[in-house]
Amino acid sequence: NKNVMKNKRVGIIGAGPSGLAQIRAFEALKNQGYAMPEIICFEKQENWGGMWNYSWRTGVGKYGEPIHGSMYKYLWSNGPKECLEFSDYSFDEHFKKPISSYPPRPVLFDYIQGRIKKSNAREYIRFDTTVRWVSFDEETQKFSVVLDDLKIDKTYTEELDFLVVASGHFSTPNMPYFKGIENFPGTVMHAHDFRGADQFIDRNVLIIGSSYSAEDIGVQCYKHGSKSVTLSYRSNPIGIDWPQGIKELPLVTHFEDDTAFFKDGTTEKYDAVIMCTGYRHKFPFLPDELRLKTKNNLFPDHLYKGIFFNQLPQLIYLGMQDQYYTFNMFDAQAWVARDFMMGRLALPSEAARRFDMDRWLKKNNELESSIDNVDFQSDYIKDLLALSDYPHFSVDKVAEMFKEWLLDKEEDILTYRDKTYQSVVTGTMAAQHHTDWMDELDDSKERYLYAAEEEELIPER
Ligand code: FAD
Ligand code: NA7
Repeated sequence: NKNVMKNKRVGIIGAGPSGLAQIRAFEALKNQGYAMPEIICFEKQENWGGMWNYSWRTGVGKYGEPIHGSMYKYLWSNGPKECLEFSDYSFDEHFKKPISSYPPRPVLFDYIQGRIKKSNAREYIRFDTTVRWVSFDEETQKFSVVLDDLKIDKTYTEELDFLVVASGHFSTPNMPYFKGIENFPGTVMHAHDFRGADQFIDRNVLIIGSSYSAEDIGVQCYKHGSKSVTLSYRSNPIGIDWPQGIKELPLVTHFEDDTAFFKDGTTEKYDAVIMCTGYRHKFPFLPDELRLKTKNNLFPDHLYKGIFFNQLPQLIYLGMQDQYYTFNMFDAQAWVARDFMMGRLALPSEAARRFDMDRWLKKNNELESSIDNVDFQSDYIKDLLALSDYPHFSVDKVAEMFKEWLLDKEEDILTYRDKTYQSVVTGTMAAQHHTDWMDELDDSKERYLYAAEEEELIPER
């Protein structure tokens, strides 16, 4: 029945890569004769792009809302772009020439926007609009969503048949306490508030954590001229051969003024402490019974196929997993979610869904290495791709690239971004960037695309 969504309303919370993927998924079906639902996307920032929409602000925004952005100046993709390429909108189509495998943030932001600008998707989005509260009426089977129009300071409500939560989960800091830190005389911040390494030039920096943020902020401080960088780990060190000037120590036990004491008995003085201790899934707009409660992991419980809230599948979550795959995973999810909403995909019973989730959770619990993690998420993507008509791509080849990337980083954390990979969407080999990453201190799109000007344009296919 192609009319099943006529007069229905879909709400999307967030216009980051996940929310935009949901809009794109609906757009992709438009010319196949289906009656479209009314789509309304609520975005608290003044522009789309989510994390990729850089904000210089920290703390609260101009309307007093918590700042969403955790990205910083001079942030370059931390994985090969070939691992996240949209399979319905290639890098070639957007840039018209090969670019390198690790573009800086503004270049990826440009790419995300390119696809969505092809339609009038912007019309679906209400910017400067924060979702305050959601409730679900069992009788009418509708969601009631309370919104704040920040610009005119007005609160109002919308009724919706489906609700897609695409509000991200790398925004609310997980901030631990260490005894004595209240007397630390220098800067103490969370990675969420880090906006670039400039203020840490010539400083001795202590970073707590041993995952992506710790690694990248540590390396960035080193690159931009910090005097020394120490990473302090709780469970496992990153454990690579660090260049001189970066080292790893076990966890801090406490501070006395500017001195940190570590578990192995080392003591050292620092000018700044940056907590790269991860984020919390935080949904202040959702009541207990609708709220996803999870740590950052590859398969959050209660989400069938990683998206449908099991007790109430009209409530859909996108992008809530820990992420190797990003943009292409959000797409694969959004296409499946769309097909469910459009009546093109029927879900099995709640018990069968529970069974399926338990199978994934069991596999997730057995994962030991980063390579296992890559394989797990690759299997998950394949499972999703089988459920919709999102253009297929070779997940196995992407998995291989992720594994090479892990080795590249282990081999040399300062040069892995100079490597190039081949697109699984177009077969194009990435170009070598005109400047080695360690020497490239400018992350602007203009600087990045310059010089590529002289290269031949990609021929029309
Ligand atoms: P987000 O991008 O977080 O977007 C969520 C949107 O929801 C935001 O626009 C926010 O304003 C909006 N929102 C939230 N709450 C509300 C509300 N109550 N009402 C209205 N709107 C709301 N991925 C990569 O692929 N490569 C990288 O190199 C990379 N680097 C990263 C570096 C950092 C520091 C961080 C934090 C993440 C990085 N990521 C990277 C992962 C990144 O999270 C994803 O690429 C992607 O942005 C996730 O998309 P999303 O739409 O799910 O969430
Ligand atoms: P992650 O990947 O969730 O990692 C969090 C890190 O913080 C991890 O190393 C944790 O160690 C560590 N952690 C958490 N709590 C503590 C405490 N209390 N003490 C010490 N260490 C702690 O978050 P990231 O910010 O690195 O990455 C998130 C995204 O941002 C990612 O997608 C990137 O692309 C950018 P553990 O191993 O659990 O002991």
